[in-house]
Amino acid sequence: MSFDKTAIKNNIIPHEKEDFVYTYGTAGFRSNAEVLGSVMYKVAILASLRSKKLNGSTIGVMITASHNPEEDNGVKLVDPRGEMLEQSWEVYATKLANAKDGESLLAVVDEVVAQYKIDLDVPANVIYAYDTRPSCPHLVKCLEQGLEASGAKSINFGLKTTPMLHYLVRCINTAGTSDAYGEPTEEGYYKKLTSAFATAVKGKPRLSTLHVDCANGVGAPKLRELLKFISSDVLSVDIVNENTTTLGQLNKNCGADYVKTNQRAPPSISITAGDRCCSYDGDADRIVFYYVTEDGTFRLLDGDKIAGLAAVFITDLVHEAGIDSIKVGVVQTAYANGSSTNYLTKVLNVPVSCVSTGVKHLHHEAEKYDVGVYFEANGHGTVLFSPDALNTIKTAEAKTPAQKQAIAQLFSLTELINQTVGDAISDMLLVEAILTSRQWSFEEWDQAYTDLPNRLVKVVVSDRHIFKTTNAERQLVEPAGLQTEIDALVAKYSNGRSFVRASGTEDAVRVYAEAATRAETDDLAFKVAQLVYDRAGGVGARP
Ligand code: 16G
Ligand code: MG
Repeated sequence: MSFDKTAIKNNIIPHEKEDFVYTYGTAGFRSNAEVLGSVMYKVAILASLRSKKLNGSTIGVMITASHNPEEDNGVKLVDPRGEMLEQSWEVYATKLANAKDGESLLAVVDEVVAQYKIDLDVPANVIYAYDTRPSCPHLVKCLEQGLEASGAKSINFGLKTTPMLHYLVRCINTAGTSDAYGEPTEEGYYKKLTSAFATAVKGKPRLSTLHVDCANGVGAPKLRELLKFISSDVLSVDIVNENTTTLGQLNKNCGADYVKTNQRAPPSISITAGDRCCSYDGDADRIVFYYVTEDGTFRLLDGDKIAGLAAVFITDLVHEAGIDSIKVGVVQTAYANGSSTNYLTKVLNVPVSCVSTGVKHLHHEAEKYDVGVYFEANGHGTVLFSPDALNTIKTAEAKTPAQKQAIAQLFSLTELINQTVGDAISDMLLVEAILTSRQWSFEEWDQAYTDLPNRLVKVVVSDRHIFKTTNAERQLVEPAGLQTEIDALVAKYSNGRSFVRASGTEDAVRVYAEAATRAETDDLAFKVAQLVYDRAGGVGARP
């Protein structure tokens, strides 16, 4: 099988819409599924080139559109260690996708080959998987057409969550090395996570049932499968919203995005005080937890709360294990609630870095710490252990039974956590392991700090690209002068903070605000939104 330029040129799938412009953004290509067949073909070629560039390492392709509506779909590439595609390749992904005919496609291919000095004789290896969307079977065929033309050796892993595909890519590429990540099968994934969970909670009484809203997506059948590998004596789970066969149900009035955006439980869950609930998104790479208080108030335990819980638990364990040389750090984005940052830096005394929105930015920053905990407020995140930290944990010698237990528990966490990318199933088990270990209720977890009231407003403008930011998106550089106006407004509110950035996934500008009270927060958010609207030629109703 070879990289056959004639076949690549002749088998091209024509653009579905003449004027559609494709962009490889924060989460790969994402749009209405109808225009994506042509893109899948190009993505297959890109994956093959990327594999060749990396001496035949296996590259992953995931077909999903996460929390988007069911009629959308998307695709993203996974690099050999289970990370997101290296950023410098994103421009070529975009260029390839926009090539309209065979000739221009080959021109971009030649450009990539020259730019990265790719040897086309190196064999390419690609694996792929997809979520439950009805458009997936057709898009898979288009992808396969491209894989065939580019002569890649490929494996179809079928229906998977996004984090499972990341796991599989890393397992395949590390097989047989000292760094082997696990068995490259779905069963291997379940076994690794469930046995680590059993070790982490050993000797502790089980918590009450956790209600898991799977957004009617791929998380549902996969979680059900995982439960076969774990005794209900250690984990009790009730799966809600697992209808993956009725059209139109995916992410509809449920899932992590619904809960985070609306600050309420999905209508399909009747939640009462004492219930413990969580929601995945459509491809199960994101999770948020929630409960209601005795007086019926809804309380969200979002990514910031998960980061705080993981940071305090791991910091304590490292100390109990007698290996304080391992330093824990946390990575957040500007969307992290000010109270969470304050808690991490002032109460836990852990270093915190702030980076731009998008998993890849957090992931790379987290790699700089011995143990890097990263979470976006929206529930994307995981924990990374550096090779040195892993080695220290593996070789630590206990002087007391308490140290021995702490070391064993720390090691189990390194196995339990999906270190390739945020993973709703793995993050859920991590939170459950910590709460079981501490015998904490959601209320006790929630007590670490109280969120400042916050508000997110979307402003539709004629051109969102005029908004340019710096300082991890916390300040605007352009349009000139707008930041000064925002600063002047913010100064009028106690604990006020606000920032503006263009969305990477939608044609809109997002305004975030927080302040000491709900009334102040709303006032600040709407005033900043109005500034944005007026300066940028807002479209539609003024906020
Ligand atoms: C994508 C990102 C997510 C980010 C969101 C921001 C990944 C896998 N996903 O969904 O991390 O929070 O975009 O969306 O990186 P926005 O740019 O529209 O605000
Ligand atoms: Mg997702």
